[in-house]
Amino acid sequence: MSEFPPSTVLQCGRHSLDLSRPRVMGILNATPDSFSDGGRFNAIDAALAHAEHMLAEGAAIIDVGGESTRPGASPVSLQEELDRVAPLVERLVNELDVLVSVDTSCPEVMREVTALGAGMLNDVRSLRRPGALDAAAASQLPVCVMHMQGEPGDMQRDPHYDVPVEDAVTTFLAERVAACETAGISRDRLIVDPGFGFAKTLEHNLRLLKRMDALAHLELPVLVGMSRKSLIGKVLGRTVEERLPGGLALATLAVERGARIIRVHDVGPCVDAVNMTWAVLQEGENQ
Ligand code: 9MG
Repeated sequence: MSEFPPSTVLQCGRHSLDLSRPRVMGILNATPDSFSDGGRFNAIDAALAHAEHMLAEGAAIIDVGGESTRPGASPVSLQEELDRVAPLVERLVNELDVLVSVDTSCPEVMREVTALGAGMLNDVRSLRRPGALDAAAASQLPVCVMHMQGEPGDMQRDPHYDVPVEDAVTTFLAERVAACETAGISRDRLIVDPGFGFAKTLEHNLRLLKRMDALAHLELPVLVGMSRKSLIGKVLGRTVEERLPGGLALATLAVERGARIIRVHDVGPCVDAVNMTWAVLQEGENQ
């Protein structure tokens, strides 16, 4: 088992997140599919109820996103992203007092959700958009930087790496960590993510998970997101709705390899899988 990082408490606005053991992050989409019936206000009520359910099931963080990052997804305008995310973040913070992470690459959204009380930023583009490093630095919040080549729209077009994928990912993340530190984001605010499913073939994804210990060199908490992703569908021949058992196997392996935040749709089953795995890993550790 990997021993990184030994113990870390992240200060997430007015919430503390103890990552001395793995935690589960519940996914809350604020994309058009979730607004498809009943209009925006009903959808926000439904999203709040879903967040409450995920918290009851043991989620430590709720990750809100207004832009679909699925392969081939088209970009959304800044105004649309703000309209989708801001009212939801505001109500989550005020009504549920929950640690809210916001999945965004836009500096304007980062600033707005920080003002509304979000506790973490999650950027699949690793703060590479103009102004994103400065906005994240000013927020004082922890930030998750993720590995991706290209953009969600084109990332799955023949992804290729000149070195083993785990080395490419580690080198990329080390560069982004250095850029963050230069911009004034200290290491105690950083989380890294290998970006499963982002610009990676099935073989890249499987190898990356098997060799995830390579990320230990970074000495930072690791977040992973594999829930319902196509790598499970490709191996098992399952539809999106049938991918939970495969996802639990992947979550278990990720925890065994040192991941400290597991980003998932199905919180309850994942909390059990994570806690069971952790109990085995901890056996005899404190004697
Ligand atoms: C928004 N989003 C979708 N998949 C993700 C993943 O694997 N990691 C992170 N950090 N965010 C993701």
